[in-house]
Amino acid sequence: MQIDAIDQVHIRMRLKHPFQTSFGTQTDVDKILIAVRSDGVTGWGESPTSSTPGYSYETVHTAWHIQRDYLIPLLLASTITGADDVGRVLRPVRGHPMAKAAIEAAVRDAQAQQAGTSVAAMLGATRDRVPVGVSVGVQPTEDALIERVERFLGEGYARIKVKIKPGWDVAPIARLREAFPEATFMADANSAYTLADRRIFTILDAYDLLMIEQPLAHNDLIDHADLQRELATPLCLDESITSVGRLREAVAMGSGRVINLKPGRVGGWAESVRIHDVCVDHNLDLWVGGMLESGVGRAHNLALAALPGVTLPGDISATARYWHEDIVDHDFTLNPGGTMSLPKGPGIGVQVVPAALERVTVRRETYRPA
Ligand code: OSB
Ligand code: MG
Repeated sequence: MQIDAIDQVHIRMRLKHPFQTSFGTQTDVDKILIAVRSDGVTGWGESPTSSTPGYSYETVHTAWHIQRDYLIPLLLASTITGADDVGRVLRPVRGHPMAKAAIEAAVRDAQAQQAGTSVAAMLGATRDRVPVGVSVGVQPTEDALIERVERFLGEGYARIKVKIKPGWDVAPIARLREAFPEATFMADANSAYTLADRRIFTILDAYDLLMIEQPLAHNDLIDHADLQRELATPLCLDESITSVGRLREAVAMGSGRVINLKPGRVGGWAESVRIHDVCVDHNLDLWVGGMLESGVGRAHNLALAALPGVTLPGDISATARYWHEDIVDHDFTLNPGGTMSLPKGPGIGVQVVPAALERVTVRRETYRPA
């Protein structure tokens, strides 16, 4: 593949509703879009960063720096046949998975467009629509939570994920379960607890949750294994699974039974497919998470979610759940039954709308081979 130019675009988009987790509240999201221009096509990828190092150590600023000063020069200086070579090319840089993932994604979109195929087909997808859920942030009151969940259930989401944190856990979950006895709920703690809080989880165990996501430290596997032995509810790992190697360690330890797969967290889609394959081999449930992406990241995530080993609804919600105005020409919506269809067409199946991108652009740079 001949790369003619790479564009790096810092975007800031205002969420319709502020999103509160155990590590903070986001009103605006800061992401980096990467465009790879090659032989007449432009492929797009997204680094699902934020402005602060709350979910991971990466921020929009670290990703900008690592891409500009290291990753983009490495890519422009090398010869690749396609997206599956990008991991090897970027390997001299340790860590910084979100910075790397956008570059691999953009190359993949360009490569698929040139081949006249979809990114989904290229990854091994076997479906044209996937079940999806929605993630509900910490709310100011229990009444507000009930109202919001009721709306999302009415829109048809296949499951509702509720963010929890110390002081906002057992009571809101009990209220929800009482209000909606049949609904599929799960909780996500974003690492807000320790084993000293065991009692909270043994209580939550009685509320028939589909899973409890990342209750303990962001880089822990061993305490999760300890807690999982005590609970009937499956534990799901998000932050702790940073690579296929970490997943194999989690399998060996019994740290959980479900994986939330976010390509940005594991350095890209090639590593994501390897993680998918290990989950299949070990009978782990798997779903594709989200990081409040724009339509570019959402399209890439949806393609991954169509792989056969993805067994549960993902955090891939409708455009209207996040944005007044997105930057792509496709409106992601729910089908009856709580599924979302993959956009049709080559690559990721969506196009960036230049005027909409312009409105959210903070800064932009273009790089060319020497
Ligand atoms: O832990 O899954 C998470 C958003 C930002 C950072 C971390 C998480 C989330 C979500 C939102 O839960 C999922 C979405 O994009 O809808
Ligand atoms: Mg999570």
